[in-house]
Amino acid sequence: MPTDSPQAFDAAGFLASVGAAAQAAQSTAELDLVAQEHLGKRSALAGAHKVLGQLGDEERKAAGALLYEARQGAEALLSARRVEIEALERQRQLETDRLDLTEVVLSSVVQPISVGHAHLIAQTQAELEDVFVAMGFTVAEGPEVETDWYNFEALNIPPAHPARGMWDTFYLDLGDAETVVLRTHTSPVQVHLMEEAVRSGDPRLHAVMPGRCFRRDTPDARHLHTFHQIEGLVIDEAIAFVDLAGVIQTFTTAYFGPGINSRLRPAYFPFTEPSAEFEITCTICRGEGCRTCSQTGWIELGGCGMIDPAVLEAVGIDHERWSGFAFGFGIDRCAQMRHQIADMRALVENDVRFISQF
Ligand code: FA5
Repeated sequence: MPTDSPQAFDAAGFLASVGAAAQAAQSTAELDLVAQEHLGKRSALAGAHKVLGQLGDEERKAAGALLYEARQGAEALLSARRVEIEALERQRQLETDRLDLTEVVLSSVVQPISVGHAHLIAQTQAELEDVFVAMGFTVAEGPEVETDWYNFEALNIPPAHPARGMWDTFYLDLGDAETVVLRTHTSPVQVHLMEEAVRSGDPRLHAVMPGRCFRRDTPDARHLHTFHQIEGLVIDEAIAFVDLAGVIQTFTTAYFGPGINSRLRPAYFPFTEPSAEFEITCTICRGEGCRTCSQTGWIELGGCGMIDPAVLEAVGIDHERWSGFAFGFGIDRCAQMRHQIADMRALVENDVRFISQF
């Protein structure tokens, strides 16, 4: 195409060339080059413009209109393509910036997030409940803050009774002095259950009552100031000590396995008569004697006995017709013996290396 002859300017060929080059461009930078090549100072179009002045009026008008239309057409093609390219570029940018939400899942496969689990004491409580439920007991709970009456008096422990010393008590400063306590054992839940049973008109009970207890004990290998017990209570007609011994024996074998021996030794609790302490072979030394069992080879798990008639009478149960037994074990002690933990304090020190073993 002769650049110096505006009349001969091939507008159709020019627009076809602009259109093809614009379509081939993939970025605004490439499109700028296309524009420069076809509309810039050195373009054929600019060359044709330069010689317009040499033409006569009529020819200049006609050629000028032709070149003007060609430029307008080229600019329209370029700007349409620019809109397309900008949309493509935005799309590409979004693709690169997009958050990959699967990344978290993938990285968790590489580096698993550690998930917590129930503490050993909670696991032990659940296992003990399962053992007793399988033996026909129901599970009940009672308050951790008790009145002096439920924690002591209803259990045949009047004020100034020497047995109060057995449970060194945390008193709460609520109401009259020394009337509200953090319960020292789960035995007061027995009283709540018996009261409920009397209200329902049927004193029969076969229940276990797990929960937290508090004593002013100095922590050592077998003691904590905040610990857990599971209480057991059976009331029915013609219940005898042999039933209690049978339940304890069945529980020991079910929870600790046949290799562990248990024994009952005469003891004293104001709310049971006769009373006994329930001991098992120390699992740390297998009966040889060690620091945990104070060299005796035995570990006390709890107390038990036949419910004292005075306790039945205090809640309105006719002791001539009904009798029963009760027991109370340390849940932390059970966990300690089952898992051969030499020092019970490890249970509450929150050392993840210890906790994660169970
Ligand atoms: C009692 O608490 C009685 N209420 C048990 C009972 C219930 C007797 C029903 C008769 C009838 P004792 O103080 O011995 O008894 O505690 C029972 C068990 O709780 C202990 O053998 C021990 O396993 C656990 N225990 C007691 N004090 C602590 C403590 N400070 N830390 C951890 N465990 C404890």
